Amino acid sequence: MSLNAESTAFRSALEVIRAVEPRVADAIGAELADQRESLKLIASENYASPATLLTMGNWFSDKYAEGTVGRRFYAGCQNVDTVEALAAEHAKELFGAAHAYVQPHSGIDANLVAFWAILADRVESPALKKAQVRQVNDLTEADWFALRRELGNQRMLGMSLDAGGHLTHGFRPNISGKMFDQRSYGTDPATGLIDYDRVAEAAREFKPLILVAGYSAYPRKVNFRIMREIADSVGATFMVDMAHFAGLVAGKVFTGDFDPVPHAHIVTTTTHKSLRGPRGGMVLCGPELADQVDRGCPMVLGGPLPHVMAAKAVALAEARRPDFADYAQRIVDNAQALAEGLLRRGTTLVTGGTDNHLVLLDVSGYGLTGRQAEQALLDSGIVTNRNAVPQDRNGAWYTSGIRIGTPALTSRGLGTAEMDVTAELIHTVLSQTTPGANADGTPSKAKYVLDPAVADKISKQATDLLAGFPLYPTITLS
Ligand code: DSN
Repeated sequence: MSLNAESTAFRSALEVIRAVEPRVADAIGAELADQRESLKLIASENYASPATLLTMGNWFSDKYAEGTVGRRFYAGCQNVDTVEALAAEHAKELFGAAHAYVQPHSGIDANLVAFWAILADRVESPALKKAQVRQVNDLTEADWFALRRELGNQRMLGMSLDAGGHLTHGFRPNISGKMFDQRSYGTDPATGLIDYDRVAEAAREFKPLILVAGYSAYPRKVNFRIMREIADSVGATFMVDMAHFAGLVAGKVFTGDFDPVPHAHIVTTTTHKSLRGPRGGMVLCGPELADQVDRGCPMVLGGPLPHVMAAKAVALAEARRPDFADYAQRIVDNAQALAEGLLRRGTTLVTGGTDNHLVLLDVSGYGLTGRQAEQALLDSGIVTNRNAVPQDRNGAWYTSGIRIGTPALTSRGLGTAEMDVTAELIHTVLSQTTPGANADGTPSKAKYVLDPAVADKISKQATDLLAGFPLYPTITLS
């Protein structure tokens, strides 16, 4: 029997790798086997297409390409220009953006590029202007001192980490919380929802240079029209980090007030979450910030990864196909079915449900910390991650929550009926797990007790559920 092109490609690649370091080839094979067998519910993960994966394994990786298309610091970038321009073009068309910068290596990098672009655009500093217009050698030590002081006094208002915001939205241990004088807005303690009046009040009091919207663990839509009005009312630049829900924007599930692109001055994203591309980041903006954004490398980022930009072009082309909109809608249908299945079984969900791709469980009702729940689920073949819930009493390490998301399982083809089975498996594990104790008998936030027979049974049920939805069905490695 002749092998299909995808199996041939991956088998040949592994053969070549095996000849040099067989343990790496083995680990790659084992990773596919593990991913095939586990119920992947990590909200920020997905399965990129074989075409996207294959695009990353080639000689584009050998090329330096600092600068931007047509303006490089290295010679010989004509082919990198081709793929970078293609990726940017697909991104602009897909999201309706005036400008796209596809070099960031991750979401954090994309956010740093955006922060710097906003600072460079907005901070009224003669020294900064000189530094931008190549009079940098004319700057005195006093100019540099003044510049650092002006940059260091800028303000950012973002969503707090425990309400679902991201580390880079001003969380103090992160560099964003040190670069900026920062404040956070949270969610209404009664509903778990963003209270736009409170955000407006915080913005009026604090007068930030940057208002950030977007989240990693907020299970609801955000009204970006209202957020832009708040930003405008205090003269702030409005930035949206859509890393988690970019696939829902691309698939036109989030439109109108819930599509950030027409409302924000600048939008950042990753490309590997609900968007289902290669690991990486991207910035979208209007013409007024485009020049500053394009200085991302080498002013903020290390050399771009041309092989990843090529893969972004492939994945973005896939996201422009009509079937991606269907995929995006199924992500949300599945998340809502999963939420309903959990609610029916008595699980507490932050905000009581979901409008997007993720569901946030408060596992304190099961008497567990997030860490105990995460490990018990993992023992049972269910891969999730622990996450803080609003006003979390267990802090960001142990937490009281479990975040689950449906982009990956939806890519495998699971639907709403399978989400109800998944809810049953999760509920069974959590209700059968009890907190453990430390050696001295004190309660542990990490140890837990789960009968291995229960974990094995659930693992088997998870594998059976997945058997009808093979991962990478066109690829056989042996
Ligand atoms: N690590 C990503 C997530 O899991 O949401 C965000 O950086």
